[in-house]
Amino acid sequence: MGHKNCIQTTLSLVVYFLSFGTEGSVLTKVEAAQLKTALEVVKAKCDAAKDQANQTSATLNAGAIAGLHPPAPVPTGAPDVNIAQGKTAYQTSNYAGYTLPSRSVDGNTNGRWNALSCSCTSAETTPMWWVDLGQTYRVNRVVIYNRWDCCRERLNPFNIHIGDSNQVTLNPKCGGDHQIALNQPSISVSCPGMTGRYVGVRLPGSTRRYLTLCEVQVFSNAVALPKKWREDRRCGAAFPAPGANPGQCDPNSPNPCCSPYNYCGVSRNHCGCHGCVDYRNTLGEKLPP
Ligand SMILES: [Ca+2]
Repeated sequence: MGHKNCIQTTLSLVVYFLSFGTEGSVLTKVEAAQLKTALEVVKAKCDAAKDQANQTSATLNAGAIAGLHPPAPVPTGAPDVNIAQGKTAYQTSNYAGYTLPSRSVDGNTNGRWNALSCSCTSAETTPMWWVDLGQTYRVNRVVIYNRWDCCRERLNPFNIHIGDSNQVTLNPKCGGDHQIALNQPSISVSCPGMTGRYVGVRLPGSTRRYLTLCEVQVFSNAVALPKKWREDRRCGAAFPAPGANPGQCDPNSPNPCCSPYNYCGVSRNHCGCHGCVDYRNTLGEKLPP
């Protein structure tokens, strides 16, 4: 019995029993007892219906709240595989035709220059190499193989950026400045809790540097995460996406910013106002050029 039906039934019973009183002035003791019993039965049914309604509401609320949280953590024992190999890679400049960025995701960790397995930029300030994983993944760790036959120190220090923006320097860093041990061919950097489609390696500083990488491996459970934005271009806390609440805007789309009115767009009223959120820059602050 629904809660509304309870009220209607109760009123019907009262009207029914009061009809006995139209010829007399009061209910008989028997009629009063019958009325009391009938109302108690209805009350019990009403209480049961109310409890069920409250329970359903609590379940729905719990579900809604669960939906607002980030995806569940990766189960212990999930596979940990390199998802970077064979993906499309880029770098800010190219030293030579045989040092293309793809050399660092070719599956060959050989650090000798003549093995033609290393990418290398020209000498420049803040050179960067990055790989597009194609979708957003949880990144467990990044393993970098250094050049081995020469110039090992050129890699130090380096930064790792991970995130969904193709403006890779605007993605959060995994840790700070990293240093590879010069007597080790590779370094493994843990990035707990980090997610992203793009993984970049960048050399900081104001001097011109070569960025040489002989392999970059990105280890993940290889399960792509749900998107943090919606197809209907709505955003904000009232419009959660499968992978995020508040719902975000695709930082690489023509509409990367969330307006105070919960629409993704690119105008000043989406990207440059009080209450606007620009998802191209998830650091919350501008990096120096
Ligand atoms: Ca390689």
